[in-house]
Amino acid sequence: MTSSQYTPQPPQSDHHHDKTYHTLRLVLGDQLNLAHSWFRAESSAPDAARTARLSPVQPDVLYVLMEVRDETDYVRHHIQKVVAFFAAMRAFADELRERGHAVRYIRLDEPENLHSFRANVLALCQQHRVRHLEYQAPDEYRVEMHLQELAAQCAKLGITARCYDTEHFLSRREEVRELFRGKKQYLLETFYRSMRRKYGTLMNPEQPNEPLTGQWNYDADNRKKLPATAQIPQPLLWKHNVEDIVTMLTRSGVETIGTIEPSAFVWAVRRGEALELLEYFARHCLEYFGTYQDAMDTRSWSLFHSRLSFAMNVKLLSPKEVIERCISEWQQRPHAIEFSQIEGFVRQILGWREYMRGVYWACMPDYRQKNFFAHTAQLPAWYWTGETQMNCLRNAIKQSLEYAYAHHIQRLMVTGNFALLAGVHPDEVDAWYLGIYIDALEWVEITNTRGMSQFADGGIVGTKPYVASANYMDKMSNYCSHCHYDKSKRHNADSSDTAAKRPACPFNSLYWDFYHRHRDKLARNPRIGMMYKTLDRMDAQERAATLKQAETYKNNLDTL
Ligand code: FAD
Ligand code: DLZ
Ligand code: SF4
Repeated sequence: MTSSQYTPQPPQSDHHHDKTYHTLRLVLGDQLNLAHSWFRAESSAPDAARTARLSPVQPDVLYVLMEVRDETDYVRHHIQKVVAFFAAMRAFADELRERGHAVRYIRLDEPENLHSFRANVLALCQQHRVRHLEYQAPDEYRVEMHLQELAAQCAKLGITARCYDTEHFLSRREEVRELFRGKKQYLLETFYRSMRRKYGTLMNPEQPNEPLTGQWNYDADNRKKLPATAQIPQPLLWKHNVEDIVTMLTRSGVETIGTIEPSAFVWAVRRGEALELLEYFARHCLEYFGTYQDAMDTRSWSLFHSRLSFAMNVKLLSPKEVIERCISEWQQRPHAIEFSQIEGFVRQILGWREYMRGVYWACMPDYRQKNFFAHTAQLPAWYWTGETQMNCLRNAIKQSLEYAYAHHIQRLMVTGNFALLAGVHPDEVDAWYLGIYIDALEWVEITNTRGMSQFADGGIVGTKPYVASANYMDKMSNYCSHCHYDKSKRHNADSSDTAAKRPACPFNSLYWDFYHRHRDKLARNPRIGMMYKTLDRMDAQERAATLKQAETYKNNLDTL
């Protein structure tokens, strides 16, 4: 399904070259929040409804957005990710101009562009004789360091600086750290319950500390395979013409991955579009969201998922409004939308999203170095092409290259699971995830990848590694029935598949090999003990053949 079309215009040229501004306000590419108090002024109307209205034009303030090589090149991004950021930034700059604000938008291909936030801001401060710099707290540690240096440099020049909150998240940066002070593990469930209580979300109005239904978490109901007869909604897509941006990126020599259709770019990049996407999700997908949250199916690349992560991460939508809209849909249609669907969705946003950000700020910069299993392997070459005979990986990677999107279980249990079983260095895994997904920003990428998916933090985020064999994949998807590999075999010495002689599914031997290799680190984990009992009970010959098969596969990862 396609929604309205919009062609992002190249930003109008700015005519403020000689003008003096007292204040420069820096807006980063993931701070496109029109509801921020920078752009609002409380109405002084005497009536009860003190509604927010547009701020009066601030003649002394210059808003600055910029496309810079520091950001396009710190990792190799998917072409759709760069385009989405630039298109959204350009549309946001237009919106500010339409409201009468002075905006300086620096395009990537402008000769004056110095290609870092710091250098460009300092140059503009000089050009416009700026006395005061304001910025919103960045979400990434790397950028936080740049902006702190910038503020220090400004101080030397007699320019004052002030950092504002982004007014986006529902928890403070420090909240997770404070909640788990002195603890080795940060339990999502503990944090999630604290957030439900804090906001009174899905809580019992008569007993405000208790969940509405008496049960906090319906995770166990969120694990159904998609029936072959299921009706899957078509994803809501746009047809933006982004040829201008794509041509500029090519001419500038920005290296990207993945593909794009420049005359029909599919992602929502403006607030109105993001709201349409939210509306579509609430009306057509929420009903089945929880039930099929973990399902994977070759018939659809997004199933019942919201695809709202980009819009939220760049702050076109606030998590609060997303949650409120969906709760209101559930309240309007309580017979169609079971409680487990809405609880499953709220948990992702009020729970996981906020929690991951809290873990990030509690653990950076050390988190970047974590490699609990001391893994060293390289990512197989086919992670960049999808050219593998493993059907699950081929599907998950090809759709990622085509749409810059995969849903959570594809990220966790297909690509992430395989990288962990194959012993890939977490740096390699991080670089891949940080580049390929439209929503990838380090605060939410690294905690999910290094933490949840690779267990490289040794168990801060997860209580045990997320690893699985073909058995899980087959339970949750239709991938295995059309695969070159045999889901039921552990090794190729197994002669049970007399008909087709398909090779053994690599996940099976790599799974046991993983537990075998890391016995010293995992055997004492109470949630894993059973696996070692099974491994130890395995027939000695069978175990040897399985581990040998894993060795063969690990030595030939690129050819799988
Ligand atoms: P839905 O399934 O519709 O979920 C709704 C919303 O819940 C999402 O938009 C997202 O904001 C939030 N959410 C769900 N799960 C998580 C989670 N684990 N952590 C944080 N928020 C969550 N998400 C990102 O936004 N950026 C990333 O770079 C990113 N990298 C990931 C890497 C790995 C290895 C894994 C396992 C997960 C990653 N996630 C990341 C989390 C999650 O996979 C995506 O948020 C989700 O797939 C986005 O699609 P959606 O909007 O359709 O989500
Ligand atoms: C992801 C991204 C890219 C590719 N390019 C830019 C850019 O040129 N200018 C910009 O302001 N932001 C960009 N972004 C998003 C930033 O990486 C993000 O705003 C910071 O990392 C702060 O979290
Ligand atoms: Fe993936 Fe193995 Fe299933 Fe093939 S058989 S789809 S490789 S899990």
